[in-house]
This record gives sequence, C-alpha cells and structure tokens, in this order.
Amino acid sequence: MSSLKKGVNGFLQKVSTYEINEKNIKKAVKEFRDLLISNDVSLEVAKQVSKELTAKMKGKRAKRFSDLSKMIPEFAKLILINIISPETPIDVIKIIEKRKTASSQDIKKKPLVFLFLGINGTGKTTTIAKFAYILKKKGIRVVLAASDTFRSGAQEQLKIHAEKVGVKIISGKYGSDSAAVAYDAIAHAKAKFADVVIIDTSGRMAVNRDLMEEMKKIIRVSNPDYTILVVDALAGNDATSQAKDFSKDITLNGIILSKMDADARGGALISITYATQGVPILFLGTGQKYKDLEPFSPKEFIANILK
Ligand SMILES: Nc1nc2c(ncn2[C@@H]2O[C@H](COP(=O)(O)OP(=O)(O)OP(=O)(O)O)[C@@H](O)[C@H]2O)c(=O)[nH]1
Ligand SMILES: [Mg+2]
Repeated sequence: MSSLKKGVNGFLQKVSTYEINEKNIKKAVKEFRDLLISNDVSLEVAKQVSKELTAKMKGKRAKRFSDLSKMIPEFAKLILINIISPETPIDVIKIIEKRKTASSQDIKKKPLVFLFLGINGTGKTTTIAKFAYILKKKGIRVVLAASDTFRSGAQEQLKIHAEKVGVKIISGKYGSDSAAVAYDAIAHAKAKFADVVIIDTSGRMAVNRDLMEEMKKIIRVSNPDYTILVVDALAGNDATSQAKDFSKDITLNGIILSKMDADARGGALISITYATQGVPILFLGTGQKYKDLEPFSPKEFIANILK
C-alpha cells in the first residue's frame, strides 16, 4: 500500500473524531494538504485542492454527514478526479482496435505511429515491449523501430524484447540517424500492412538542446499519431517537472508513469496532468513483466485512495 493511501486512512480515522464546524474544517483541510505534499503531490496542486475543498465545504454542516471523515472524501474525490482527468481522455487500445476493423483501405495503408520519449532510464524500452505485448495478444500487427542508436546495448535490448513478444523490429547501426530508422520502420509497416509502429528513442533531458533538436527531427520524419512521454514514478515530484518541461517543447499526446510498483509514496501522478495542462496519463507500469502495464483510470485511482 502506498504511503499516500496509508496516510489517507490514518487521516480519515483522525478526523472521524472531528465535529463538523468551520474551525475543524480548516484544520482538517490543512492536514489533508500537508498529507498530499508529503506524498509527492506538487505544492501547486495541493494548494489548489485545499482551496477547492474549503470552498466546497464552507457553510455545509449538512446533517447527512456524521463527521468529517465522511464529508471530506465525498468532496475530495470529485476535486481530485477532476484534477487528474484530462479534458479529452483517449483509449489508445480502442482506437487501434477500431482501425484494424476499419473497412477503408486508405486507413489501413498508413500504420498508427507511436513515439516514446523521456529521460534516461525511465522505462521507455520496457514499456514499449509491454505495449507491443498487449497489442500482439489482440492480434494487432506491430513493428518496432529501434531508434535508440546511441546507448550501447539499446539495439540488442529491444531486439530481445521483439523476439520474446514475437513482433517485427527494424534496427539501426549505432551512431546512425535515429530518424532514418523510424522512417524505415514506417516504410516496412506500410509495405506489410502492419497496424502499428512503435518508435523507441534514447533517453534525453528536455534541457539538452541538441538532443531535443534531434527529437524534433524524428518527429518531423515519422509524423507520430501519438507522442508519449514515459516518466518514472520513483522520481516523485521530479516526474511532474519532467512532464512539464517536455510538454513545453513538444506536443505530448499521452504520458505513461512507470515503476508504480516500486514507488512508496504514490502521489506523483496526481500533479502530472495539471502541470501539463491536460496531457492524459494513458497507462501505469506496475512491474517488470510484460503483463505489468495497466490502463489508467482517474476514477478508480482516486476511489482506491479515498475509500
Ligand atoms: N519495477 C519496475 N521496473 C520497471 C518498470 N518499467 C521499467 N522498469 C525497469 O527500469 C529499468 C530501465 O528500463 P528501460 O526500459 O531500459 O528504460 P529506458 O527508459 O528505455 O532507458 P534508456 O533507454 O537507457 O534511457 C529496467 O531495469 C526495467 O526493468 C516498472 O513498471 N516497474
Ligand atoms: Mg531504452
């Protein structure tokens, strides 16, 4: 259990002894805000939550609540779900499956292109393998583009995954042009009527001008339908900063938060969509096995914390 969930449990137990009045509401909201902050929710979001919570509960001594432990979750749930929900949620699996059954030949001629990016070691390559595994199981034809031609071992790493999962891979030579590898993979997918191309890229920081220029070149050449940032839940608040920094420079269509299983605090994802002005979290990485990639549901996530 994450320390956020544990903390919320303890908090609710404590405020169950609080009679509902203005003074106690203020005290409890402040405690709730501190609990969020200590579990990697950004200061900005924690403040926003406490502001909205105070406004919603003000003057409400509703008889239907016996104490604050009943009242706070009811309002906090709505506020938090709203904060982590994107304006337009996307279900990429559904979109891919729909395309597969589309009758138009034109749609089938062009594969859907997914580009993965993020800083070093966040879990891009592993997440791509998991994503390919999900798609493969659904009978979707996938081509991987090993566009990390930079880090030694990266080509072999993706190759091993492609073999295990049973999908085609287009590789490149170390030091060669990443964009060209992506281009070749898309050309291959078109020729073979594959449904999806997933491009793996080398890790980079959003502040690295040269590598961001290279990323923009990959984007120009591959024209991805979905550009997906992978951030690591263990990075806590820094995952939010990374998402914010990348989203300033590049149009992101989705975010995947990896290593949720290893993250003790569990609050990192609450600030991400807010910080990127609405980029949806698509999946959570929950382990090192191929099956460990779960679609993200804001409602379920919050309901589970504020039970
Ligand atoms: N526990 C856990 N480990 C993960 C998860 N996702 C990835 N990892 C591990 O994180 C480490 C780095 O994963 P990679 O997929 O190589 O990361 P990357 O972003 O491709 O790294 P670079 O290409 O070097 O930038 C590996 O040991 C993975 O097994 C996850 O959801 N949970
Ligand atoms: Mg990698």
